[in-house]
Amino acid sequence: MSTRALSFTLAAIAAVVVAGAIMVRHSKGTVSPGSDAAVALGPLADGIIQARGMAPADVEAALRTYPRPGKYDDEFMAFLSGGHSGSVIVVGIPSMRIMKEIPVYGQDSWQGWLTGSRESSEIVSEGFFFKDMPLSWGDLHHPKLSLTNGEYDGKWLACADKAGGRLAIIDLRDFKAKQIVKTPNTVSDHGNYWTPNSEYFVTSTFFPAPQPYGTYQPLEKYAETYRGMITFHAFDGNAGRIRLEDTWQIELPPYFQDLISAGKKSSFGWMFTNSLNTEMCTGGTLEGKPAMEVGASKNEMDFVHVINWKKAEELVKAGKTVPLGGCRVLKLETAIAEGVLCFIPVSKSPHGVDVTPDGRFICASGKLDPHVTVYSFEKIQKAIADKNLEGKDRYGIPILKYDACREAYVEVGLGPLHTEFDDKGYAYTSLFLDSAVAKWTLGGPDRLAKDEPWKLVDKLSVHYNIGHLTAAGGDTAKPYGKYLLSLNKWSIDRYPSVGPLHPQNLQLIDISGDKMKILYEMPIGIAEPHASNIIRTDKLKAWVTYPEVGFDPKTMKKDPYGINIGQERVVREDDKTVRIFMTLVRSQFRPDIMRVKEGDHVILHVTNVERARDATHGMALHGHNLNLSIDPGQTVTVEFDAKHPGVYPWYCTEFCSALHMEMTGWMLVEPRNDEKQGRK
Ligand code: K7E
Ligand code: CUA
Repeated sequence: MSTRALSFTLAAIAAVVVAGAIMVRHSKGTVSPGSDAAVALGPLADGIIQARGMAPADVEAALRTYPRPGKYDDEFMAFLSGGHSGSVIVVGIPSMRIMKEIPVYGQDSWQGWLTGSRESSEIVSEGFFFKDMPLSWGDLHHPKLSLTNGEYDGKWLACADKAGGRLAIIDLRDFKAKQIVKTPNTVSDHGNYWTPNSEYFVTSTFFPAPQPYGTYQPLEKYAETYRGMITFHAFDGNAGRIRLEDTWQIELPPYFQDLISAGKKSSFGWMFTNSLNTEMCTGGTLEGKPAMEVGASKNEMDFVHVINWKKAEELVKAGKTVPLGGCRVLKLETAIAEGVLCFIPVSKSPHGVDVTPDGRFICASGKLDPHVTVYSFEKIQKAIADKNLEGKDRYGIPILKYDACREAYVEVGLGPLHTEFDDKGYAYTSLFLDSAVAKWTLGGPDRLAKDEPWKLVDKLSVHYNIGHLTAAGGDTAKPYGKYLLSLNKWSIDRYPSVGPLHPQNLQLIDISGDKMKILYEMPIGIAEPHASNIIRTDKLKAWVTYPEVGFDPKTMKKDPYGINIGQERVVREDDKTVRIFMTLVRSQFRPDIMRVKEGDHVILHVTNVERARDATHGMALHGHNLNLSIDPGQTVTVEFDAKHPGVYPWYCTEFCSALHMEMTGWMLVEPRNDEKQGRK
């Protein structure tokens, strides 16, 4: 085909697709392909296509992902982890526009998170390991949406902190973090997963912790004194809070438990965890011992942990636990004796374990084996009942016979990591070493795909070094299909250089047809997204303003210190304490002068009395590391000591109105004695 003919064809594709869209929109007076309106687009589109050197696939991808200004064209929303930025990033799909970054473990001045507000500090400090050592960041890996019957219900989002051994709950009514909990007895929580009705948010340790928790134990006594934990954080689905008093744990051997996945449907009540470092290597590169990467990848096989959590729950209720670090813990001996825990061998150094939507199969892959191993839940049950064992590990944990549990062994490519699923009976596995996505068919009695089961059917190169991938609804009992996100660690040559720290590269992949196609790529230069969950946009029911004036997002109730216009006041509580009730509305602070004395403890309750959408105001105070963001209806409290005499202006940080620049105030800190005139 000549260049002219090709570009004419491309223009025709564009015109037809555009005209098709117009046709849907105006059912009366339709514009059909070939009509004047459609043909009129021809030369215009032709020119653009030619000038940009676009191929037909580019034109289709552009038309499929282009968001029309002012239209809600994003059918899905992705909740991406920010890694060690400690935040969650919300991205529209297919447009790949960033809608929001939710600060969780780390500071965010735009949203006033950890930059003054008492509410955010209280939430974050709940999760400190040492009460006297504040943590100002976390490593957030796997945001997981809450589930009802194994499907996303759009209510809550939870995510653990790998570095801090914590977890956080985000409320999807206002997209704000509400609770951060330090997991008892752990120093690192990596895997996290909801049980199918969000009964529990379950976290698994990466590093085992010396026990008793918080004590010193030499690495030489690693095998005897260090332990992993799987924690069943009891979740109150109405309040949206973890109930620590109802939380319990199962003690595990000191392997690295890494990631987890909950059984569903027929496998409901069970939990699966991969583990690495069954060698129990502790490193020691300068002490004549092998490095972790060598020592922890010696064994040909590591273990998938199979945990009967429903049975464990009964044992907990029956009081078979011991109190440890403020939590009820089912000891390893008890878990073994009661048949709550067993192992299945898996090829060495696995990363991740994923349960198929029908709940019948469990997929795991060793990073150094080019296959995904598929285990059958039914076969596992039979092996448990028949006591069909390969032996026991050094702690006495039964190891089921590998062959007895295995259903399939699917060759996918090099460096398989994570697997997600679509609505048509296919699985998608990320291949770190190949930098590719493998698509393969699921088998079993509920299989949907027409192709031969357990077979690789397509492979797509991504750029580069893919970690997780996420299919829309791809870890639920009912995946949506249509799109897949590839979360690539490196972008190497994809973008103009912005310095030696390159952005991570997200790629949006169309999985609706037989062949996977890349539709869009998005450099994300604000974080390392490890993983995500993709939900249908219409499942989210977020508020546009707070329901009443004087609302506290931490408690999701009316704040006792929230006020309305006319109730502003300054109360001197004693010689050292001043309490100020302030309102904000376009475009003034009331009061706009705060007179305090040197050394006063200032407690400020600021209420944004606006009822209009979007009318957020800010408050930035000079010299006091104080920057608040107050949404319509919200009340924020801040406390600080006015240590230094002087004059400190403050202003609204959101360009909220024509007179925003005038939305200002003064804090006057009068010296207690006249000689002192400010900062020394
Ligand atoms: Cu593979 Cu933390 Cu899920 Cu990173 S983890 S990729
Ligand atoms: Cu309020 Cu600017």
